[in-house]
This record gives sequence, C-alpha cells and structure tokens, in this order.
Amino acid sequence: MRLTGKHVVITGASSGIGAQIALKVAGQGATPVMLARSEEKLTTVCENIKNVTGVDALPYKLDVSDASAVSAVFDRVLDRLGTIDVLVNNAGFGVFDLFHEADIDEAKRMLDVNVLGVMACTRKLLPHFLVRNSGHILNIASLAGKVATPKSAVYSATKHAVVGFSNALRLELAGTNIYVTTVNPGPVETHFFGIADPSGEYVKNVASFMLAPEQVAEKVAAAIGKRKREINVPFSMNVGARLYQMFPSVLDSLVGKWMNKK
Ligand code: NJP
Repeated sequence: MRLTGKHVVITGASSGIGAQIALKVAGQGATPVMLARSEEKLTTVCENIKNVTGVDALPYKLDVSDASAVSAVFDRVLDRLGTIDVLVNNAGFGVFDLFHEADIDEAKRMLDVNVLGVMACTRKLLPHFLVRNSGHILNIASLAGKVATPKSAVYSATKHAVVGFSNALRLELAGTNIYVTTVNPGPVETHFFGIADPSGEYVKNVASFMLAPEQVAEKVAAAIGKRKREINVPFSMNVGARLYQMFPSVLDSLVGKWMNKK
C-alpha cells in the first residue's frame, strides 16, 4: 500500500490508460479523482474500481479544454479533500490524416485538449504543490512527441509541445520536491484508435508493438513519488526514438518509408 492516503487526480480517466492508472493507484491505497467529460463512463469505471479494490474513486465531469471549468473543478476537489498529491495529465486524442486534408478546427481542438488542457490543469494545481513543496505531475505525452510520423503532423505537434512544456517545467521546479515525469508510449490498445484510425489500418500495421493499457498504467503507478524524468515504452520503439534523435537525416532516408504506418 505504497500510495495509502494519497489523492491522485487523473484527467481522461473514463477509459483506456487513465482508467487503468486509476485502478492501479487505487490498488496501492490512493484515492483516484477521476476527471472526464462522460459522467456515465466515469460512473462505470468508478464502480469497477470499487468492486476490485474497495476504494471509492471520486468522479468529476470536466472538459480540460475549458480553463474556467478546470479552475472550478479543482477548487471543488481541494475543498473536499484539502490536498492533492499527484496530477496525471492524461486526457487527449489524435486524428490521423495528411496535413493538406486536415480540418483546422479539429487541429485547434487537438491543441486545446492535448496541450492547453495539460497547461490549464498544471497551472491551477502548481501553486498548491509549491506551498506544500510537494507534488508529482505526470504528463501522458507519446513517442509521437519525440518522433513525428506521416499523417500525424498535428497530433505529433501537440505531443512535442507536451514534452517541451514538461522539460521546461522540470527545470523550473528543480530546487523543489515537485517532480515532473513525461510518459511516452507507443501504440496502446484503447478507444484512442476509434477516432485516430477508424479504418483500422494503423492498428493492423503496428499490432506487434501494441501495448495493453495495463502495462502503461503499471509503469505510471510505479513512478509516482519518484524523481523520474521519462517513461518510454515499448523498449524497442524507445531505442528507435533515441537513434532517430541522434541521426534524424540518416533515419529519414533509411526508414522514412517504413515509418509510414498510417
Ligand atoms: O485513449 P482513450 P487513451 N476533457 O480514448 C478523455 C495518449 N496516448 O487512453 O471525456 C477531458 O481510451 C476521454 O474521456 P471523455 C493519448 O494521446 C495514447 O489511449 O469521457 N477528458 C478518455 O477518458 C492521450 O493523451 C496512445 O470522452 C477528455 C480519455 O481522454 C492518453 O494517451 C499512444 C477530453 C482518452 O481515452 C490517453 O488516451 C500514445 C476532454 N476534452 C499516447 N477529451 C494510444 N492509445 O495508442 C478526451 O503514445 N478526454
């Protein structure tokens, strides 16, 4: 019960990786505070957590792209619990398309949720963490935030932004007991692909790399309370990402076509 008594706020907790993180931290004694737009899905996930762990997770309806709603919901959570120990910025979505066919309103929506949503939640909670000189922010970015691939220009841009934002924040907080961890998964089997890849083509092409959301959640839960810079999974894709960052031109010409899986 490593996380007993901890209050862990998770955005995008109504399905996929967020729901699994909630289950894992509840299993380690924490109270998950579950944020998402769908109250119905949140209720189902909270019932499952109660059945499996006996923990009462706390659901709150929130669209993270609405900064004033973020502020109001975090105030309500703080009024109720007094403290928040951990923030997992997980809410996000992707749309895979060629940029010349992209809908710019959809691009804006992706930036609003994936980037400004992360910033709004972090900005709201950071003063609370600073007063207590304690806290952990875990941002679910992506290996797409390290290596951009075709048909994900906007999605990759949002995740590069999350990685850059997290890196700067970590340096700003270096003299404190507030940790910033970036989580960069490859493909994970969740509802994400219902929006990102309705044809199923990408999912088929990356089947051998596909992670279960439980695997990512396990690593996230294990990192809580530790000064860990990044979680990069799966191992094979992380090796590829590191090589890419060292030799981008070489890899563009050698495996650029192979990287086009969408
Ligand atoms: O996807 P999914 P994942 N405000 O669709 C919520 C990243 N990632 O678990 O609002 C608040 O099952 C939505 O809830 P609802 C990915 O970019 C994934 O895979 O009720 N919440 C749901 O709970 C994302 O950042 C893969 O519809 C909002 C959750 O977000 C994170 O992992 C690979 C919201 C999405 O759950 C979790 O995605 C990778 C809003 N405006 C990174 N909009 C992957 N799956 O392959 C959505 O590298 N949500």
